[in-house]
Amino acid sequence: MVAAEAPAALAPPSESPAPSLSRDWADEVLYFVVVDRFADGDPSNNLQVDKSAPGAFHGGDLVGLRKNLDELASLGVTALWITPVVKNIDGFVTGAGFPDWGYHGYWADDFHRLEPRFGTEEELVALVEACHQRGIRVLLDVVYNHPGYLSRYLKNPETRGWLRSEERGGCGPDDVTSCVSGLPDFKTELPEVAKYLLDAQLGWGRRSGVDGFRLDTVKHVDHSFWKEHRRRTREELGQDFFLLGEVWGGDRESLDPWFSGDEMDAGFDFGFQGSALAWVQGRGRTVAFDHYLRSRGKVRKGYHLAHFLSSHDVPGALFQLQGDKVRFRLAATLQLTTSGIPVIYYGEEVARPGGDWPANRGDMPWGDRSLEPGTGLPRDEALREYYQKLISIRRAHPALSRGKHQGLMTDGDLYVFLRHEPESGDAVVVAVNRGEAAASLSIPWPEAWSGADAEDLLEGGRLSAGPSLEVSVEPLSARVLGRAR
Ligand SMILES: [Ca+2]
Ligand SMILES: [Ca+2]
Repeated sequence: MVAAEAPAALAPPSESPAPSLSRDWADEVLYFVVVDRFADGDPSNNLQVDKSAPGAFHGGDLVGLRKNLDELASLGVTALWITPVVKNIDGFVTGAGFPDWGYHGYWADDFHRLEPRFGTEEELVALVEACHQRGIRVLLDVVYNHPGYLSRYLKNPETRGWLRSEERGGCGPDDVTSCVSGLPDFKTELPEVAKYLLDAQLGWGRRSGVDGFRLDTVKHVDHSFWKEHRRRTREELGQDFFLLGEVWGGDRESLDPWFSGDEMDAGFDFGFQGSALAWVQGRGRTVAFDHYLRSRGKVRKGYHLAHFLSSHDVPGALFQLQGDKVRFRLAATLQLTTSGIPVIYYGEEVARPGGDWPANRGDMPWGDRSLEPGTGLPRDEALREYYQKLISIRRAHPALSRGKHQGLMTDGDLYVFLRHEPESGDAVVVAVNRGEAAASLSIPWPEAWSGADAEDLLEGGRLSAGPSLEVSVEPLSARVLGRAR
């Protein structure tokens, strides 16, 4: 076990001090990694690894992730979310038609042990420290609703009464008491059960030094649990310990009960993927898409929506677009120029093809680097450069993360909107053309630019100030314009 006191910073004194981590979470760009599928830094922990089997462990671990943090830092992301790291059930289930193991981390067998295939507690601490050295914050995925199938909690006479299960009965008809995906359901309403789970997960939070939790299956656990969870995380892990919750199918309105009760800081907006992908494919009116994006800004003050194009639970964006990278770029542009915390799912930035489950959890493509899993899988470096550009623009412009959203041209295939952040005065105009013909942007020169020239943030180049801003937007392309410096 590692002492509660984290060791001193790893960097030698000659190095510059670690970057500050005290940013508003609204400004973060989050990168989500399925640990087992990213990078294998320690083959000695590869138990029952079979890279040819979609539901088996593929060898990725905490050391591999730490050794390859340059991949994240050079992309420009500012926060990392990792899948759960507690010991998962050994063995597999076959309901899907193939052996399906707990490689994803969501089928816990022991909340007090780390999954040995992912590494040791020291390696978890080292990962978090290495992230912090790069100014990257870390969210650890935690599950309170259920253990894995036939876990030790169901077998042990002392804990089997903690569970509703298909084997023992008691699975209820509602969100909180149902057995999600046939998994045993913790009776989180029992103080003894809640205390056990909270002690275990908050212990990981405290010892690892992570900056927050990503909360799994939020709507399947009662609100009183989440209130106690919030009280304890604040008390034991710090006032700023961040909670990003997964309420399946959530959006601004359906997440609000968890925000109004201050049970978590942020939730996933499941609406963004479908709305953005539909719009870039020419489905739905631009004005309706603009209305949706504007409505996201109405999230309860102090709380955040997180929006993704791909995840481990849905078919990824590039797959849904039938591999159309041109439209995928438009979707990425929209993701990184609109409000909320953008979540990039590992590998989508290099065009990992993804697919429907389980292909949406494929190996990180490493191209010609000799790094498993994913050596030899092709990478689209040009797409990655585009992401780098978008992320650097977002990080340089608070208007893109925190600004108000105002539709300027919403009546056709050319969609133009302004992001404006009054506090800093920052303002950015985004124009996305989903049409097959070139289109013309024509709007009055944005007031927020105060008569200054404009700059093409994506392509470079300067536009002279005038009474109006008039530029062409090529078919299926985007322009992002800011005030010239
Ligand atoms: Ca390994
Ligand atoms: Ca439950």
